[in-house]
Amino acid sequence: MSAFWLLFVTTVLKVSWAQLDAQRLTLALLDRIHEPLLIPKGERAPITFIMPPEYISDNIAPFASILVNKSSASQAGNQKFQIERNDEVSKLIEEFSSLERTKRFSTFTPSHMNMASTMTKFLMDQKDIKSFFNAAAIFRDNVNPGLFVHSFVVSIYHREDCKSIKLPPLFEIFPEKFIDGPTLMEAKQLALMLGDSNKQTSQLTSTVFDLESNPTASIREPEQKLAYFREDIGINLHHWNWHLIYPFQGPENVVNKDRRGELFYYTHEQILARYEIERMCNNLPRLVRLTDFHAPITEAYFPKLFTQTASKNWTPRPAGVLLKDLDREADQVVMEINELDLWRSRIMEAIDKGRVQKPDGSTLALDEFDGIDVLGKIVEPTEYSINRPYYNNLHNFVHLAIAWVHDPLEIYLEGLAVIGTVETAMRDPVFYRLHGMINHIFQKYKETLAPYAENELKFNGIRLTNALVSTDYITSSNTLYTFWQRRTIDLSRGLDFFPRGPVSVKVVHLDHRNFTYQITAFNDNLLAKKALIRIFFAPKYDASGEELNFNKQRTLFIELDKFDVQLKPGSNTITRRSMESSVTIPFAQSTKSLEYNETAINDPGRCGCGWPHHMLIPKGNTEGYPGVLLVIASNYATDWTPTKVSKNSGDVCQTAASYCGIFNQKYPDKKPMGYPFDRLSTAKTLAEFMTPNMVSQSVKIFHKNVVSGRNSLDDADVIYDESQKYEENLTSV
Ligand code: CUO
Repeated sequence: MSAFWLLFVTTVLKVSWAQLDAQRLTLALLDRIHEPLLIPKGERAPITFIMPPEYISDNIAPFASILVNKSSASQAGNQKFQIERNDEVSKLIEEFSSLERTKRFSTFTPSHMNMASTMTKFLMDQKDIKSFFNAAAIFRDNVNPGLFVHSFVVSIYHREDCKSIKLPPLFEIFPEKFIDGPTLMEAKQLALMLGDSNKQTSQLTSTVFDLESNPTASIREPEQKLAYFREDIGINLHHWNWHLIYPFQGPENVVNKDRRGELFYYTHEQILARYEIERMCNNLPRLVRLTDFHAPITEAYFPKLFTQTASKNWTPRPAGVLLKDLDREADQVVMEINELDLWRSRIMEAIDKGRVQKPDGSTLALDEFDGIDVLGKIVEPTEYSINRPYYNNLHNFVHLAIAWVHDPLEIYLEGLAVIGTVETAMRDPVFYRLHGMINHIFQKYKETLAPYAENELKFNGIRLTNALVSTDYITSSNTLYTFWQRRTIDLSRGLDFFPRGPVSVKVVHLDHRNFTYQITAFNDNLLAKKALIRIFFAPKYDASGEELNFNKQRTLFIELDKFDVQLKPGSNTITRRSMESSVTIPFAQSTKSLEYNETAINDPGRCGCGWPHHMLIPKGNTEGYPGVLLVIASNYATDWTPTKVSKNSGDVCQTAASYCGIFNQKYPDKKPMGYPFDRLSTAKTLAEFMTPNMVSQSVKIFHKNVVSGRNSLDDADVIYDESQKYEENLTSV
């Protein structure tokens, strides 16, 4: 150890690990992820990690003393934590070195996922929180940042002793995956220009850039009409979070969760249904799913994203490219496009036969209870799937084949396109065609199941007679309203290597006015009954204006809410606010609010996984997009597994259960996901399908092409000025 380090380490303020605030450490480790931990992390009370010299990269080692001195001078009073050397971690770092720090990490790439699985298992196995953070800190500075963030976040989500930790919004860690390159560049330039003077005013002002002005394509590209959906930060975060909670590989209790295969089907099916409805609202033709892996991919996508560490643009894809066989040595991926056909035909054969092939030659029936789950785990797949060698890796390799179409043989040393990572894939129009192909497989299986019998749909003694929707400040019933919302998000934690200052970016996203459901229910029983209420929305008409046939319409129902309610004998009025939706989560709280506001940390609101609340309602159109709400009551006693929440569990981070399940517990809804619309029906119309415990209501969604503004980073969700009652004059349904 050099004289400098000896002197430095002995003068460090020793703080026992037992006293560490795990929340602050988590935020610090995810702060400015490309900067070494020698530079203090965090704003409110910066933390410096004292790293044993062997874990400091050769590039930085010669400047370590300068960095530490500079940090000490500028961050007086910051806390310092000594990282202990760990031989096992050192060995793993060596093992992970084949994935360079500048490369794009992708869970779809088996060699990357093997590393992530090993690191996650290692972090999960750390016996106490001290060892966990010690190992995490070393990994952070010594392995690929994407690999680290995946493994660290998955471990935080799943370790018992991390249950109370709130993660920062993940777009703050890698803003380059969510915000276009030119905007980020402008932000960095200003941060550099303002330097320390920016810091002095940090509590007062914020330097803001506007994202509106950098579209990914011109309006001559029809798909650009849906950029607000595909490139929405909340939607992409939802998808990333979902795959962090349900990784393909890792410790068994992390991967092999209750009904994960079925949830893979349902979550992505709902994304597709929402996307289809948005297409219809924008007068775009219906989605054409991928069918032929040898046909040109008609969609182009030019993402305009820039990778900071690699100093590279995310590779664009022109229209009309053909998928080619992959042989990429560094990524250890060799695959022929013909294999995709083979794996898909084996899966389709299993569906036709109603049985999947097991490795020992026997077969397993795809029954109506578990069949979709077995199939979901085969299609995705996971390391716990049945007969992985035979059914192989269809979904992940279609992602990769498209993601490397520009450089299938690694001749040009180019990395993945956006479709190749879960945090960016939903930006690309081809994502929906890919998942259209995957969803078709699941729908083929669902078509083999008998339609629900009447007694599987009814709820004896319960009748729903009316459903009404009232939007705040609007007198006409059954009308919903969407508009554009401007939101300011903090970039300061993601502008690594630039002066830390209050640099923000303004983004514009779809939003809607809050509304209330009012449902009338009759309980004809003598005793009170607890009911599970599910609320769905679907379009009424197809593109040609014809009323949708029920079997087409049922695949377009999107879940808006699910909750329980006690029904007393006789008449009941059920009132439910849109903000209470159990499928959505609010826009992520900024790290700033987690750092500066203790109540934000202890807020028991949902976080992490869930559909973004601002996208709950499809955009609609200016004339009023016609749709239908369907409300169904079913028996709570038979349909629901109550969540076990202990008061002192410290579990402050609940997810939206419908799309994300509940951590370490059974999926609460015992019905098949998507019930009652997941199976073919003999009914021709929705009215014919309905039983007395269901009620429908025609609604119209009006879109107002105006932008409403937010003034601060964490404004509440109620935005519109009450005086803006412009919709009053619109015609009701
Ligand atoms: Cu979520 Cu293809 O599964 O991206």
